[in-house]
Amino acid sequence: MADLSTSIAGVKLPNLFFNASGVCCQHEEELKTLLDSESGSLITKSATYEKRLGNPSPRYVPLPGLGSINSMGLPNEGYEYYLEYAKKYDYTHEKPLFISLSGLCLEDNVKMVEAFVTADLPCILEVNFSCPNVPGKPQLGYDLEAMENALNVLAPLIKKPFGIKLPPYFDIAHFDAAAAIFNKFDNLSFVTCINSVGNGLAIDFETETALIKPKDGFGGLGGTMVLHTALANVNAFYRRLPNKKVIGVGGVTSGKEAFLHVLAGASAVQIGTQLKEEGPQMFSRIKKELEDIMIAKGYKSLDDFRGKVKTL
Ligand code: HRO
Repeated sequence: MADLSTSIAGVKLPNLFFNASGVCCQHEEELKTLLDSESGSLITKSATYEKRLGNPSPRYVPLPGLGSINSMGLPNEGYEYYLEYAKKYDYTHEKPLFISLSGLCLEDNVKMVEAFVTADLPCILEVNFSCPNVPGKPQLGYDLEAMENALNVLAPLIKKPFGIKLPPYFDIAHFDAAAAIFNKFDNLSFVTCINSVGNGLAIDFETETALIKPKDGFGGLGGTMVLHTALANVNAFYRRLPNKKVIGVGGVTSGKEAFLHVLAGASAVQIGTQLKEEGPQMFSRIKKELEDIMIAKGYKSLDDFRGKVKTL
């Protein structure tokens, strides 16, 4: 038997898999399908202070064999909806609840965090520093000074263990600089790598037209085409954040990519594009595939191979 259980922010997950924030998690009915699935946990759509309708459609398009492009523009019900959901959540359930927050400014993040802290719930906060799709709002994760400032304000407010969702970094100097900041915050317990690769452009060859409408066709890339960028980010932060955990996300379509994420250092694995395309029944397939790989390789638990990628 292979044991897929793990822990994040001091909380046990029955298995390492859950949705990437944004997929299947805007409304209660979608969250219910995750609860009813074999996922090990669930996370809500990134919340802003006010409800948002998001960008005009088409705003998500699958790119067969490659992944997807999206410019959803943070459609969500507003943080109070997710706070109410978190208040009603049955915490005796074996799946812990993650809540994603993505304020459009630091003040909004502060107000949302304060509301969750006041409610004193056992849910785990993942603060999104990396939405690439709100016109006029750069990704916080690419402004290291602003990100440190945000952490200086938010970490003491949150007090308990929390995580942040990061954009992909592409330079060793940026891995070093970002990790040096994260290591200053003891209750920053995990980083989730990676958000979509921001501002790609997909064009239809026949019609010579951008595939999505917002931002002249520019949107975040996800799925298979970002796997290797995701693995690099997971491993770079796994190496640099010895007292924190990494949640891997990007390019997981089967047990094989999930195995590679854990080998790179992931303690849990979120799935976006493949979940969107296949639906929550995917979790039972991918669990079985990872179990079969572990049994074939003689690994009994994730600890047996986490972070143990060999280098030449
Ligand atoms: O809603 C979005 O457009 C979106 C968000 Cl918030 C995010 O963090 N990542 C992404 O690819 N899309």
